[in-house]
Amino acid sequence: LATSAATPKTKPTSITIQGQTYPTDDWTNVTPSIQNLTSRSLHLNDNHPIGILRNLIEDRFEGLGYTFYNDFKPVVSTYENFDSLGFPSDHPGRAKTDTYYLNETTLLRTHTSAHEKECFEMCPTEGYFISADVYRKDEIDRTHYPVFHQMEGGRIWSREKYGDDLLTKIQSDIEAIPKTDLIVEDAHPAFDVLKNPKQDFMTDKETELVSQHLKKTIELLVFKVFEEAKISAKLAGSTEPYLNEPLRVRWSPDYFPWTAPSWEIEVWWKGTWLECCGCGVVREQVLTNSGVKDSIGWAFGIGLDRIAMLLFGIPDIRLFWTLDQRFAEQFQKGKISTFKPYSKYPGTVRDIAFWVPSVEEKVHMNEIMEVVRGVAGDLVESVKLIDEFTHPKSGRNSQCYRINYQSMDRNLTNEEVNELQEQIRDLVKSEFNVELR
Ligand code: FA5
Ligand code: MG
Repeated sequence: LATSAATPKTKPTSITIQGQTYPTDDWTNVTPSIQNLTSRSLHLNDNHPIGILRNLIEDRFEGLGYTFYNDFKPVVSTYENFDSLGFPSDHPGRAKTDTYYLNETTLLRTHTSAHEKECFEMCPTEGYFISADVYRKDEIDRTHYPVFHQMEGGRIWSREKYGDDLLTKIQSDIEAIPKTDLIVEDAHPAFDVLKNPKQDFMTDKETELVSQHLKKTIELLVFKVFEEAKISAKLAGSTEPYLNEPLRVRWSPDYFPWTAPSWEIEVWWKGTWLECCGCGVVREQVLTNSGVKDSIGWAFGIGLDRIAMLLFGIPDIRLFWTLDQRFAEQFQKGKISTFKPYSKYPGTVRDIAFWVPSVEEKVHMNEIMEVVRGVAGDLVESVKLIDEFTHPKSGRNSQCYRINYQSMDRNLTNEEVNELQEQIRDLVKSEFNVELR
């Protein structure tokens, strides 16, 4: 993993987000454009695709013993996001190139699992759902945006409360989950001693039943969402054959530091397997850190944006963030409608190439993405590293990026694009001390 030598030249001494002020330090890397996005709360807008999808799922689980949390603030501690979940100290997700830090001990959550500890701690029901915006430094293209949305689910059973009836209770909770007509491929047993081990503090039978409850719950969620998508496609007049075929999903083993065993589920949708959701049986350490004694349970985290793009026919993830009325007016609470593009504005590309100053220094791709985002924001459709090589004699590294400028909402002029490109060149040169080519 390459680490960047970049230190922004002008860093404020403090940053204020949602009324809270945080002192900055060597870790600070949140930019003003990212700070602005923390106030949007798309998942709370009932007439926005992300909010519509959230409501659809919540409605399905209403009355099944869950509390819904939708307004946890995006700033959490490094402890909550990583340590409380058992992330090792050298986990790549902690890098400054991947995570937005306010300072060493405070960051913008990278996943809704950051709230598992407090939910297990305070939730009045046995289960909960959290929906929230999450932040990750990433590449720029049609399916990646530095902010996206996750829905997290969690559920626990207390051994103390149920005593000898624990297994009977979980079994009856499994039977209470509404049945689905999914075709489920699950080649793997509830746990696999070698590849996906269970935890010692749970018996085989407990692990088996908690896993079954988890899988049936996620299957219900996926079934609800994708059946709804089929119904609205049919209502809109589509006669494509997949609309009459049963929905297929498959389970594969996965790994997360805070669950064991762990899985991911994929859905077969229009000819490809779509990664939807990670999940598993909660590790003892998370429950202990939450002050929950002698309990067992599960957790999952599902990404909402890519699913919403499919359901609503949205071709570019930036559209979720546009303030253009022509986007907003197409969506209403409770309805999955198909997006009608209002116009396609032409794109225009510019390349930027440079030599990294010395053999020892590296420039991480995500840092270039961040500079482009800071200058041009949503006027950039994608940035691609199109060429990288190392000079055979000097050993110096050269990189070339292609930036595609294209607005979702209007035409860009050549002058405007040249101006943005010039600003990006200046910043890349001054921040990374590179030699532009
Ligand atoms: C997680 O974030 C875990 N917190 C999920 C979890 C929760 C596991 C609880 C176990 C227990 P992951 O990074 O794989 O895992 O992301 C989960 C989902 O978020 C993915 O399946 C995907 O649907 C979505 N997702 C991940 N990265 C992006 C991205 N850059 N853009 C849009 N969606 C994304
Ligand atoms: Mg994953």
